[in-house]
Amino acid sequence: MRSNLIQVRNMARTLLLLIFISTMGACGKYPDEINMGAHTHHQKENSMGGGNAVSCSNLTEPPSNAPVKSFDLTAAKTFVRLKSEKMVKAWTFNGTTPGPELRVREGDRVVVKLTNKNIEEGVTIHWHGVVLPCSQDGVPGVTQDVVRPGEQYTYEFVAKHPGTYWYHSHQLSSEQVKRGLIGRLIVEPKEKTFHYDRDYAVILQRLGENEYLTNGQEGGLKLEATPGETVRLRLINAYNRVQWMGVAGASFQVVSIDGHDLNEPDVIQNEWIPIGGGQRYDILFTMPDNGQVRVYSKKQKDWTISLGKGRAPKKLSKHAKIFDFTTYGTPKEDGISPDMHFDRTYDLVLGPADINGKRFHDIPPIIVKEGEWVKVRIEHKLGAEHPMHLHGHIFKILTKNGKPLSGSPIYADSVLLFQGDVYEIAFQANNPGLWMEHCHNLNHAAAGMSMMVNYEGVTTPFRVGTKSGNFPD
Ligand SMILES: [Cu+2]
Repeated sequence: MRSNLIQVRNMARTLLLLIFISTMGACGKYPDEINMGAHTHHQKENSMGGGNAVSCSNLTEPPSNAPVKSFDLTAAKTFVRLKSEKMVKAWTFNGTTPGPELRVREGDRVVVKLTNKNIEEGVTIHWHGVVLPCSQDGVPGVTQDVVRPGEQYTYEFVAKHPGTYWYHSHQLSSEQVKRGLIGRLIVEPKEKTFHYDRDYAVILQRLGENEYLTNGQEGGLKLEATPGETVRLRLINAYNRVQWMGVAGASFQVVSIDGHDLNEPDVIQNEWIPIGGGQRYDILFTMPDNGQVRVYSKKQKDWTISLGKGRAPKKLSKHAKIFDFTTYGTPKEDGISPDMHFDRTYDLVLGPADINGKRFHDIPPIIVKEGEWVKVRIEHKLGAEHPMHLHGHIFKILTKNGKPLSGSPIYADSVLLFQGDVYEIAFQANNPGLWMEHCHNLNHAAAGMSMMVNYEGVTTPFRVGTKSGNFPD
């Protein structure tokens, strides 16, 4: 009797697992061919009839006299040696994960030649958070075909907005990011908004299932800093889940979110900063006269960054305050407010891994026209946190749970929603193209939590699906 019951239970489990795999499996969910640039029938009549359609491929960076910064990145399957001498399988750019830190200056023309050495599934590079022309966005099946082994693709864009960004493959991204195809991209400002003596960028990463790395190293990271120096520490969360980061040993300012400086940020202390998947937070602090500053994750010991020498500071209480950007810093008029006129408004309701009850290509795109102002209300009804990320644009966060932000304006490329949260965001449709809007918990994206923001009249010659092998999430 008992063994029968166990058998039935095991069978049920296997069946559930099979259903899970068939609905969530990376390739299983894709039809042969999907045109992500296709509009709904209604919009098709409006926009395609005019004959002034433009292909995403033709939306490139116009020539200019901007100084050129060139890089070569080669994606390959390899092994990396960790500090403990342990050899770990990884997919790397130029032999390391993260790949090389790319540092450029605001206004530079960035030219990156990507070579795929031996990754059979193909790779691309998406420049996370960077506003660039459609053809350079690195989304396979939308802005380009995937780059197969032995092939190359050259990206070219002007880095218009200074700040902290990162790059990663957007082909089967939940898998490829986890295997290591990531790196830092820092655009240094022509003129600093804040003074600092040291400028570090640190990427938090989970490699495979077990390695928690800070700039590619296990066991945390030690950085040099001497008493009295001011440090800008750029934190990049390349992992799927939110990281609660504490700062111990100094008071600090959050000077930038997703690469965009805040207005007159307050000096604070003893607060946990929630950094969602894909998000960047830059913090600024002055080294104390003696002892270290430690920046660390509440949950993951290996994501500890120690600066300076001497005694370790006392850690934050688990119950310390949570940093709240909605009331932080100083307001600054920019003409963008919840009650201004919007040409389009959209509602997105998020479930555990769906948007408006639908998944991926079944989710109707947000349709915009160049020049329009767009308001999107996003409500998270059920499930784990969702860092919702928009390609190609900088949006402003208008309200949280119905209340307008009262501190510094917050401009971002992602907004982190916990269950129950409602945000309104606004952006101007000022970058014609076909742009993804998706959860940056890439497991959620792979399960279908991805949609498009499509400009009327923009088309793509590329296709997502098993026929082309382009799998953008
Ligand atoms: Cu999500």
